[in-house]
Amino acid sequence: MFNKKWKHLGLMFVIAPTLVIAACGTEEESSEDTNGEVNYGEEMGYKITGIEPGAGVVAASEAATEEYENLEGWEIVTSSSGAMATALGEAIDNEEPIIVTGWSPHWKFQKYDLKYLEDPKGVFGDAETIKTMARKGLEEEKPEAYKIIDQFEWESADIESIMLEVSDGADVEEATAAWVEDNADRVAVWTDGTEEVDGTEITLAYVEWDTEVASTNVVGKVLENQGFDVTLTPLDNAVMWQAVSEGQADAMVAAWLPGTHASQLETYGDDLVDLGVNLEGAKIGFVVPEYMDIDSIEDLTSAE
Ligand code: PBE
Repeated sequence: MFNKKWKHLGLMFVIAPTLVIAACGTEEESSEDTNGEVNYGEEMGYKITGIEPGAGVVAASEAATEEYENLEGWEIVTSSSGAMATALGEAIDNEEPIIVTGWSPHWKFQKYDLKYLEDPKGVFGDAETIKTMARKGLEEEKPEAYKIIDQFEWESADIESIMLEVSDGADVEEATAAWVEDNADRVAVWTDGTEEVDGTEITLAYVEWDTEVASTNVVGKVLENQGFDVTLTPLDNAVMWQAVSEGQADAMVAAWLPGTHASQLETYGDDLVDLGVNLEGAKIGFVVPEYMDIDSIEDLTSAE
């Protein structure tokens, strides 16, 4: 199994090599507003630490800055999910305020004490699910792969255990291979009713978010163990949807719905086969360290 860059599509995924500076704060003392409370907005330069520009959570966060009057003048600074995680870790090390565009399942909730800011306007939607999408024709052309991908489903605790290991430095292929080996009974449900193949090629598209790196590698490993010649192709979010809809990739397990990827579903959904939910109880929103003395998006103050 190997990762290869996408050759057929002009748009490439972009991983920003630079770290976001949004979280660095200033050297100044904590600023206080008229009530004597800490003005986090001023301390953070009215910046929220985002991830890739094509992510649904970034689009929802930008919508939030429009919907909430108190977020007037705030900015979502995009970068990559890796840079976001680094900025979050550094802020926590220094007990500085930070707001990130967060999502669950994610290892950050295992590693740090964090909370979602309440979203009384419901801009980030309710609970999300992660769904599997295949290209049209896959069922007829590669029925064994289709069936395995269709039968794949797991839980937040499963994916977070892999994500945590990888975030602690484990090799993702090793961590996923070990999970597959240790969870043979679960995997047997996914491969139930299928027969091994002899080198049939299969391509899974994904985005290099920690969630999708773990899930796509697990499904890839299971397919490989069944005799498939597996290619995992990292792409930008919209390009991932496009690639499966146009048949350049066979499937993806990274469709966040009903909210996060609603616009991608609208654009590409008619040309895809929806194989249903592979993980329940996902969520997106603004995430902050527990030590921050706010609970709701409405507790933030505008930049004016
Ligand atoms: N995420 C993780 C994605 C979906 C998976 C929340 C970063 C997004 O925002 O599009």
